[in-house]
Amino acid sequence: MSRNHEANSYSQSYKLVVVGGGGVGKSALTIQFIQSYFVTDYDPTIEDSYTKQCVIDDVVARLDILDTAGQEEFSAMREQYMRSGEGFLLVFSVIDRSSFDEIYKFHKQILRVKDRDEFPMLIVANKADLEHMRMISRDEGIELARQLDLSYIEASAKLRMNVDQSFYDLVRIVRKFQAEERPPPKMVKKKKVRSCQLL
Ligand SMILES: Nc1nc2c(ncn2[C@@H]2O[C@H](COP(=O)(O)OP(=O)(O)OP(=O)(O)O)[C@@H](O)[C@H]2O)c(=O)[nH]1
Ligand SMILES: [Mg+2]
Repeated sequence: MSRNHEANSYSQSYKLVVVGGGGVGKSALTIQFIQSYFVTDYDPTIEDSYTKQCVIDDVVARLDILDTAGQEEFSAMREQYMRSGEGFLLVFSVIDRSSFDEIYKFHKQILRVKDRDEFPMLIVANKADLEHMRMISRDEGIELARQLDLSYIEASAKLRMNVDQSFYDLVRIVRKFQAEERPPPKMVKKKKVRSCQLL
């Protein structure tokens, strides 16, 4: 068996979902992460899925990534992908205030669908390269993350800034959450086996 095959069969998979308003750069971030190029055209997504195997903190992980539709007309599909997702990137664009406001809505809907008070999510402030057009300051983004008790990262799909970092950090958040949910079984101390003594 090749090393690769071995890694495959033992790697844990993670269902990650990229959500956020229309045109914030969900597809651009995902394609930059998977295929290492920047998509300049805007072609609204209905739903696309990708798989990538990577090593995160020395452990192999298979990422099953769902790139979702931001446009309102496709919002009926949201509940379904929210049910199956294990971790969510909540993406907004720093040049689009309404996309920032939508983060609350996505966060709330995910918690409702999951019926939980907390769930693995990471806020990604995309298009950070467009500094001159910025509507949301870094401080405002950090404040939102603080209110929702989530981590926050600024990224640019165009510059490939913090793209890998966003996905890797989300996997770390999912791992931490799952470890707390399902703590590994306690090691039971093996009793010393007494050797038989023939009388
Ligand atoms: N300058 C800049 N433009 C970006 C960035 N990310 C995406 N864009 C552009 O923004 C537009 C929309 O990007 P998409 O990735 O298609 O947006 P989306 O969130 O997938 O949109 P929907 O699929 O409709 O939900 C495209 O023209 C991208 O080239 C970025 O980091 N910087
Ligand atoms: Mg898209």
